[in-house]
Amino acid sequence: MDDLRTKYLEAISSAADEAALEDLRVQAVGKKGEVALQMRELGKMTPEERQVMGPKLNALKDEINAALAAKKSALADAALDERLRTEWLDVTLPSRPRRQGTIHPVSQVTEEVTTILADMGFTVAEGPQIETDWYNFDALNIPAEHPTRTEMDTFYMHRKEGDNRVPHVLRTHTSPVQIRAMQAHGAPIRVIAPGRVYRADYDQTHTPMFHQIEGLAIDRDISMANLKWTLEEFFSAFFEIDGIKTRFRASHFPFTEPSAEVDIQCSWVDGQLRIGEGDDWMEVLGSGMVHPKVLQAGNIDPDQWQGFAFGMGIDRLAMLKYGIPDLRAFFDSDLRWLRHYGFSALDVPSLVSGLSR
Ligand code: 2U9
Repeated sequence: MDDLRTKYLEAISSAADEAALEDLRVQAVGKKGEVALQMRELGKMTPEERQVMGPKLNALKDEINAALAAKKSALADAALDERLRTEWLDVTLPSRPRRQGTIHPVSQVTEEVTTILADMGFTVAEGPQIETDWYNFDALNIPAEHPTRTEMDTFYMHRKEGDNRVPHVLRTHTSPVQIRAMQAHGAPIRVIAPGRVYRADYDQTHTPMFHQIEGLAIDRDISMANLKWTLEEFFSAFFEIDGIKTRFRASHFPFTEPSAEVDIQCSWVDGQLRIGEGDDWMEVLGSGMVHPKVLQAGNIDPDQWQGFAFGMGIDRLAMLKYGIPDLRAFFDSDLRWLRHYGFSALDVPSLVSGLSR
């Protein structure tokens, strides 16, 4: 038995791999192994001899099994250490360019616009896309009989609040975000609200969901002059062309008084649009001084405070800046379109290193 013990414990300790270990297990403690053969000899012994040898053989079997288990675990540890040493991955490497997804032009332009306006002191606010009709219409001085409030133009739905079905709308502009911001923070305030908006409209230049960004600046002494400077600075930074001129045309919106539609200077040469030069004008946004009733809806006293607001379509800005011809393609998820018009995830817009590639 001592010979058996020495033979197997030494062989187990120097086994090179799991396969060698399994061979040893079969030879030593398998059904027809050497220990089993010895156990068969017990039958030929006297009861006294058996009483001594039986437990000794069982102890030897346990000892060999324990040595097998310990060696198996040591081999597994060594194998894992070897894999960890040889198989490694540099997680700081950039992904392969061909496999990289792209940033959608809407996301890129939203980042560009917010970067410029944040640098001027506007903070970004967000709000729900499903709004009550008070926040979407009443607070913005849009009267009950106004045509935009019909089901022809607005997506209506109801939400269960307790036992009541309360009418709601998919927001038709991001203005409710700014009403909520006025209520939450009071005046003075400078805030921008980018996001999705919804109108029941679908043709070559309209999609039922599109993206807007609106701005609001309220203080004690803000005028249309501040609005004009802000917009001219904004457009020069956005189109990356110095000194872009704007033209203000009188207009009407329920939420601003006075109101103006704003054009930027442009030219058409051989059917090609050039922004920031020439004698033509291109309409790009709506704006005005916030209506006193709208300030009141935001719990701001119109006798103490005043300010400007503006709104523009992000999708349209993206089309103008990046020469994208068809609005509807924005929402088709066509991979070829996304690869062509998309942006690298690593090109984050910055006023220091550049807004766009
Ligand atoms: C508050 C008060 C006033 C935001 C404004 C416009 C004029 C405007 C359109 C541009 C193109 C919508 O995307 S579009 O179709 N917007 O003409 N938006 S003034 O006025 C506000 C907003 C919030 C509290």
